[in-house]
Amino acid sequence: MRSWDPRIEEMPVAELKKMQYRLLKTLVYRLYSFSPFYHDRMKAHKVHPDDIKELSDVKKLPFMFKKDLRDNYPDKFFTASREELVRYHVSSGTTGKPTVVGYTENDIALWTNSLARALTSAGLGRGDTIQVSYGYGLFTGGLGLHYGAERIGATVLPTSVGNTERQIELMQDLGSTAIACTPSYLLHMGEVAEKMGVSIAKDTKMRTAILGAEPWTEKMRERMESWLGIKAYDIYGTSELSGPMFTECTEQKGFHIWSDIALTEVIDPKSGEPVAPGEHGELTVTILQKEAMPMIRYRIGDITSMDEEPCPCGRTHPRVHRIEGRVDDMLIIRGINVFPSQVEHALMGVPEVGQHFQIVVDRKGALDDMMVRVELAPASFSDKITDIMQIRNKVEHRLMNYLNVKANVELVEPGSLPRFEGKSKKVVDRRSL
Ligand code: DLL
Repeated sequence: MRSWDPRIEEMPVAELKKMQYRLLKTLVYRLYSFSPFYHDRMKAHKVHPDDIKELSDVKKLPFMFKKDLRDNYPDKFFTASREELVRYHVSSGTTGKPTVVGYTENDIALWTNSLARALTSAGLGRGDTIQVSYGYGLFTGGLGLHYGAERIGATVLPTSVGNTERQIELMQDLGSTAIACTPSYLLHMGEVAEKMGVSIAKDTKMRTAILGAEPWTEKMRERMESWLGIKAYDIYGTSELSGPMFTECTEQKGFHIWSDIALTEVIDPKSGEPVAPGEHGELTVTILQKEAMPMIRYRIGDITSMDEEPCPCGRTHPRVHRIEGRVDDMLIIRGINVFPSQVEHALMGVPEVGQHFQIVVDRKGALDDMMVRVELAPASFSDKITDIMQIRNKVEHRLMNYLNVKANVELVEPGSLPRFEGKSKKVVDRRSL
């Protein structure tokens, strides 16, 4: 194991918790004293900073929601003055106003440091050429990874998204050893490369992919690793917390959440109470050290579970497991909860289908109707109707087993579903139209 900052990353858990408590206490006092929003919230909730006597007292503090950010658009939330800000990022939501995040110089340093630890834990460092194919600009992916990669002494190839053929040429010519992008974009890139006669596994030096910004599954990891000859690591973050911040270590068993930066809770989204360790719930984060926009008990809306068991890598910080989906991503089909990631998991276990799929939900009469359109793998594409029927039955069976609800399957030609350069859109829900 190689840590970027061993003093913090390998600190005994009891010390880490003490540090978190100190940071939490300072944060709560600061926000109570200087932020009208938090002051009023805490008063309304009848909690005073003096009530925080130990780390678990975080439970006494009120939750925060995305709506709070929208209602305070663009910057009523900031706890640093305009002169102290060195950057804005803006994340577009599907409804309402976007979220604006401001950063002081220290906030950028903290974010960069978080990524330096994360990228090092995924085995990257000096000598690597990291192709950053996340969007640069208002989205946090491009600049976030860029700063993190430079910090560890790697060479950055800042390609951003798009212009895929040129990206593949540069990947070969400059010998990129790692790529950071959405899983959907890497899939697209792999296909474009094959059309150009380039095998990423054989004709490039690419060995590591840092994939995130949208949900993906273990089965998809298996497929991408064997197809592209890479190790694929999940990376997580949201703009409200800074951007991408946490990556899996080489154990590939969840993201280490740096405890000096974030205090995480997993709660039952309905009751707001903590779930038992290892159970699934909504990730809620208190970001402990940010100057311009700290957050207390922010309900991110992502569904996951947490693991405080020691990691074989030696890092002592807790791990959050792969995001299963968002609270608002969940489809309810005939009363059954269905996450797009379950569909992906089921499909990727069928070798005859490709990587691209789309879920179309409709209402037929009074009933929900779910159709899964999935591309055939090129090797299974055939005009023999009996072969196709057989594959369709197999896929329908598997989906039924995993989802407990019937899905009709339409097998489509390889390459016929939409491709995405940024975050993909896998669900078309026509029920509300
Ligand atoms: O997506 C930040 C990011 C950039 C993360 C690059 C990773 C890599 P937002 O646009 O604010 O920020 O979207 C945040 O995306 O709440 C999750 O729902 C989803 N998300 C991000 N990473 C993952 C992941 C960036 N690894 C929202 N798995 C989050 C599943 C993810 N969902």
